[in-house]
Amino acid sequence: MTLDFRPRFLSSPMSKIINKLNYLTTFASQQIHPRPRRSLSTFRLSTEPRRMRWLGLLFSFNFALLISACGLDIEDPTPPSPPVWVQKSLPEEWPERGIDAHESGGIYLEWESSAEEDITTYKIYRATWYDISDSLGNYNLVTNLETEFISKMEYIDTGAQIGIPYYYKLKVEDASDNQSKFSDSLFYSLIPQLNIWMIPNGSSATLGNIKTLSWGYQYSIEMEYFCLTILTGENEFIYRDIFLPGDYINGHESWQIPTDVVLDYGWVYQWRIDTGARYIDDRETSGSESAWATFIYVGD
Ligand SMILES: [Ca+2]
Ligand SMILES: [Ca+2]
Repeated sequence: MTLDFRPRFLSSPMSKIINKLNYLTTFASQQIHPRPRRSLSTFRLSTEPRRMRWLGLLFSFNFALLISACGLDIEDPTPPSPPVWVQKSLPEEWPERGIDAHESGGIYLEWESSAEEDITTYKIYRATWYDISDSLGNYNLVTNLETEFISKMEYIDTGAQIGIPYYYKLKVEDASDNQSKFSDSLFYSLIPQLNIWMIPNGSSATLGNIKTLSWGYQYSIEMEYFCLTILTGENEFIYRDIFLPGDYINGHESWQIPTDVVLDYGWVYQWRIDTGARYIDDRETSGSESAWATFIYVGD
């Protein structure tokens, strides 16, 4: 780490004072080494002791000012504390928090805003886990997020590939270019999304009195649970349920909206189907989220 306070130092009002004093010091020094036409011996005998005292005082004052200016302007050498991930929410909780699959197809990351004021950058690193060699690759920088351009402490890693476990770590950097240590690591892997067909879905799709939602997929998927979420068209929470797949073989599933879930005639609703696997502390470490499907309720 280098401490470069020169640009700020030179532009501060204090530096103008010091420049002035430097000029005065140089001027005084020129007076001690006088112009050739004067008699050197006479000059030294008569004036040098007194001039030297003044020069010494000027030097001391200049030096004191320099120290005090450094004290004001020097940048903080203390690195910031490492950032902290947001704890992943339990499957039944809404809204979801923390590391997750994202409905766009990427891996969603979320962390706490740093308590320190002068954080300029959040840095996200990712390492790939290699099942074949049972080893973790190097952590590579995925992105630098400058605080002035982000409103939420979140990032979607759209470069994540399905079926590959990724480990993530964070760092922060402050205004003096000090970097924190790494945060803890988190890991997640993506399961294929179940977007291929969802019924009902579409701007004119309707759902009547038989309140059945269906979806399918054409490949074997290693999910352990489905999680189905229903929101209003305005993203208000209606219902969320976690259940075991009923049909592992044909890739076709359906689910009945419970009778106690009240839907209003003519209103638009959204629904989404998530998968989850490899649960640790009741939270999935592998999963997917479909895109949001929509329907107009026309039952009752
Ligand atoms: Ca999820
Ligand atoms: Ca999510």
